[in-house]
Amino acid sequence: MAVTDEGISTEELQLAQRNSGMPLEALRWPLTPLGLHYLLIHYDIPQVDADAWRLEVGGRVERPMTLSLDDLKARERVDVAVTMECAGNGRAALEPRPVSQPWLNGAVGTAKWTGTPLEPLLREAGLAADALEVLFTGLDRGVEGGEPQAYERSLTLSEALDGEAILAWAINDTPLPPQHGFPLRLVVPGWYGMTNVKWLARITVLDAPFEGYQQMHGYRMRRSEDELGEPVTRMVPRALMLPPGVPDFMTRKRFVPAGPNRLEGRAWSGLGPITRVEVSADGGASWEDAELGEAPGPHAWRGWSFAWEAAPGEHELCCRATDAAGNAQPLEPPWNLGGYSNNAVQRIPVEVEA
Ligand SMILES: Nc1nc2c(c(=O)[nH]1)N[C@H]1C(S)=C(S)[C@@H](COP(=O)(O)O)O[C@H]1N2
Ligand SMILES: [Mo]
Repeated sequence: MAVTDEGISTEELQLAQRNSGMPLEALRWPLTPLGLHYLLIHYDIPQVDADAWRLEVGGRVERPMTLSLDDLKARERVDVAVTMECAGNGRAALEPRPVSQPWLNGAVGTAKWTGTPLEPLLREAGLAADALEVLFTGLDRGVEGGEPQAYERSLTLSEALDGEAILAWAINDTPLPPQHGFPLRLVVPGWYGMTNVKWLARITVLDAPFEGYQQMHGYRMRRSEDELGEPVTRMVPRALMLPPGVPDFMTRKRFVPAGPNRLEGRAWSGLGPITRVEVSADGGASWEDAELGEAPGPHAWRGWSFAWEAAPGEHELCCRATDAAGNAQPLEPPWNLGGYSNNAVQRIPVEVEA
């Protein structure tokens, strides 16, 4: 990944340190071990009194509900493996660099989430005839763009009722830890990370589109401040490679022995199953197909591997994914103001030792 050497500010460093990425060697596991999944927390991790906590379901519903964690756990239970990626993944490779959480390409992870489906709960609450959107509000609060706010985002009624979204209380068979949203979070497979509201306190059915900051200002594809832009929704395809060989401490350049090497990685898309992964050993000048492997579930990344005959010298390894809808990855980063959805191909400088 081409990144300029322009300085990083203390403010960006503050964010970078709070919000950790997944070390790319963790691509070796189909489910990311707890603690290696990336983290993104806009404000502070809120304090939650587990006994007093309740989920409120209200707004344009016939029967408002107040549910304890035990009430939720007594409902239908599902396990689903989901690849989650921050919409800002890849942001730090853009020029000029949008100043925000400066992700390279590790803002991703795959977890087994356990929870209860959202749709039957909304049906039980009884949607009013004028119901239009469903708003999810977290317990965390802060100020962003000068606006005091709770972290909250909405889904349209059809997105909320498509049967895929769940309210999750466990990750990889462990109760949600504080940083992943204890005691309950929304998980919407296929969508970028911001959709998956953590520390969930309220679900409010609305009769008008939600116009809060995280919907109308944040997470919009735009080129200037005075443009509204299209909303950021589902993940575009991306393949990542487990960095081969061993790294140089400072530059992270890789040292790989000459001869046969097995390159491996994972690929995902929120727009359709992955149908192709290609590998280049010459910086994207020529490409060959990788072999596709297993996925831990239909909403999770798919493994891939490639037999590389490494010749001594300097190389730039790249990989790129294509999904069933025909979406592929660009060679050059697609710029936008917020630095969202940059799925330009990963580039790994490698020195092959004779
Ligand atoms: N309440 C709340 N939910 C949130 C956030 C947040 O700051 N507050 N961050 C969002 C963003 S931008 C991302 S990418 C994902 C990250 O989830 P993770 O930290 O569990 O990986 O959570 C989303 N849900
Ligand atoms: Mo994010």
